[in-house]
Amino acid sequence: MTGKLKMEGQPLAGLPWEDRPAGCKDVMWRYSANPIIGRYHIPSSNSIFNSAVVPFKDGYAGVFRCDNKAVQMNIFAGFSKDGINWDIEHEPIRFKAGNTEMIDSDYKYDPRVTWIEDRYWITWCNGYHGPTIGIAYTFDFKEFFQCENAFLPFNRNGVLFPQKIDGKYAMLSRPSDNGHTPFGDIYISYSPDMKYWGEHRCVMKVTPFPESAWQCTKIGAGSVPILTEEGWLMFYHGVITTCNGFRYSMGAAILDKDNPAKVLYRTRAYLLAPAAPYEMQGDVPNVVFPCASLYDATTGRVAVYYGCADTVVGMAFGYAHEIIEFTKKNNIV
Ligand code: BMA
Repeated sequence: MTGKLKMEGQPLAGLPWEDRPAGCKDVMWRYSANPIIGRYHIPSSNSIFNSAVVPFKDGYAGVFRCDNKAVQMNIFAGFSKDGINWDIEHEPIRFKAGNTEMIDSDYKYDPRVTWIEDRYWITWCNGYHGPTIGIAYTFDFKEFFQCENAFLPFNRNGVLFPQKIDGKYAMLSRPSDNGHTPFGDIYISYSPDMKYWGEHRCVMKVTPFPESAWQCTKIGAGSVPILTEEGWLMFYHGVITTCNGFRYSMGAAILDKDNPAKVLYRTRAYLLAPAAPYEMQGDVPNVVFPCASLYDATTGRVAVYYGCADTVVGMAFGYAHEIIEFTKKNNIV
């Protein structure tokens, strides 16, 4: 079912899915078998979370954040037939030089993956004198080519659009600091060639307290935006500072199709907030951190992949037209 809304985009027949539980009135619901990836899924891992997946061949591929038992952050390739059961490589991705000489990378975390034109692009938080946005591409998830960092330190949550806008690559990001940043708004930047980035524009800011308190400390782009008839649907995280620290929840925004610096709608109420035990307990309690979504334009089904408590990976489901309706009704723009 697609509802009244005609959705744009590609069909994805085998998208992982579970129907809304009987009696559930929420716009999005958790997979009943969460978490889909446990913390010790590969021999070296202390935790696996904040990871990204895409359709690949007759199944799926992904890039996973696996922190090891020395709690070093790195990213690993993985493959799956159904999007739920994953084989993750035991060795981290080794990059070759892409559009520049090899640049230092002290650590890598929070990857996103996007298919654009002829290849998969990966962005992540790259340790280069502090966090900034690293970029690489791959054709097969075996060989990876690292490109120039997009920005000066410090920056996090770099998320590419899946197609060029006005002939240029476009990326959302969140300028930050070198620590557990107590602020953060979402910006957009453009590039003609995936090497030089500019035309930086502010997209959206934190909400003024107490308008929508779950997103009043910082916000960051989450999943690669999905093109719908109403604009770009993007899941993002919002953070509130509580007396026990940060709490990360998930909301949605709809950005103008031709000028995504313009926010059309944005959720006042969150779509998903830490409530399940695996979201409230872990290495960093109370974190729901979306990094990817799959979308089937035929049915309108959306599957979101999110990190839970910086420890494991979970999934949540919804219908794009219902999420858009909810976002419009709960609009805070
Ligand atoms: C951010 C990043 C994320 C993490 C989040 C919550 O600064 O480190 O990887 O999920 O904090 O701890």
